Amino acid sequence: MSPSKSIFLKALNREILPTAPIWYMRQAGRYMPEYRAIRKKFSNFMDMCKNPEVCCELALQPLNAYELDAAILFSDILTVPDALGMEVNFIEGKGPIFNNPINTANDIFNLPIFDPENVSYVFEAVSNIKNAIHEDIPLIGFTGSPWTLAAYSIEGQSSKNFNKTIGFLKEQPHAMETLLTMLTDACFIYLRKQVQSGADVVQIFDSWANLLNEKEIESISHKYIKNLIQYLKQDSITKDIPIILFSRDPKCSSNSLIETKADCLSLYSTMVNFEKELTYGRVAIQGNLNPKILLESRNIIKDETYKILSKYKDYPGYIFNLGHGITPDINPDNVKYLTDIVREF
Ligand code: 1CP
Repeated sequence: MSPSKSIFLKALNREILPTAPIWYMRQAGRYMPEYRAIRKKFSNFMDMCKNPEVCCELALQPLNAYELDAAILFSDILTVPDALGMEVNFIEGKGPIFNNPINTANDIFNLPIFDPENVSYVFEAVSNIKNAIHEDIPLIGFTGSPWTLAAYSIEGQSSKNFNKTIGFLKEQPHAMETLLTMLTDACFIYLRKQVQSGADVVQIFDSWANLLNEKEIESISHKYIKNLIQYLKQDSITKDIPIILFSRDPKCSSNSLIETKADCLSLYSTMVNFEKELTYGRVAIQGNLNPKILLESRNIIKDETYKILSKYKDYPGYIFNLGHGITPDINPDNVKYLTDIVREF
């Protein structure tokens, strides 16, 4: 890697750049015909994640289509609960289903210690992708946040409001702390191994931060994200690796996110009044076009994109991205158009 050449790494290092680096959350996925052609060979999405050659091919698809400034590991955040024995499968039309979700406090106390050997397929995918991409293109590794992984582990499936998880949080606060601590340790080992295998940057997805109120987000999510970031910053292997934090629609102040010590905050689409002045010089920013805008006309796409680019044009460390992942209904031609107009700005 020649770091001096990557505008993505420069932005993470809070440099002001003439053109914003670009990558997209969920840049590989069902909206791409190339992805669907491979996906149809697997009935269970997790089996695809466990195939490092296929993961490599999938990670390269969006780079080949749009010449993006960063690659992201093709995998999923649910590999970690799967490795803890919860047996995650994806059922067509239902999403992820856990065979052994957490139902009781005892289930937490009986969880095995996270063994990275159980996810060796992820580290193999990281090294395959790293070997396949151009040396100037950084590779992003990732994990779910401890809270987001805990929510799936207890709910055992996806949900709109995660009622079982919220009930468990109220009834079993101590067991919940144990689970969050175990997951924090697992995430640290998981990311450290991804870095050892070739990841240049890591992103933490706090995709269910929106379920927590302002007080809970501190004690249930940010406390553990802070610990995780501290472990990464203190470790000889991971200390210089930039960390991006994505928090979905969080009910907290900008300061609370900055205090996690993430190097870059990935802003959700609703975070339009995020206090730029407060974050200026303290943290890089990534985001935050609403992915739904990509379903609109090209004029609207351009107007909305240029509003965001104008806002951040002199910001030290700005990366163009969406406020959340690309959805399957988006036309790949619009992703190409978006990438072109960001570069033309
Ligand atoms: O049916 C299919 O083809 C599977 C769709 C799919 C894909 C392409 C899933 C199932 N996961 C992924 C890949 C994936 N997941 C990536 C790598 C691809 C890329 O970014 O290019 C990443 C980074 C993730 C991360 C992930 N998985 C998150 C965090 C990001 C976010 O969107 O907030 C979450 C919440 C998941 C869980 C998950 N995996 C898949 C689905 C459909 C879901 C969401 C389930 C739910 O609705 O709760």
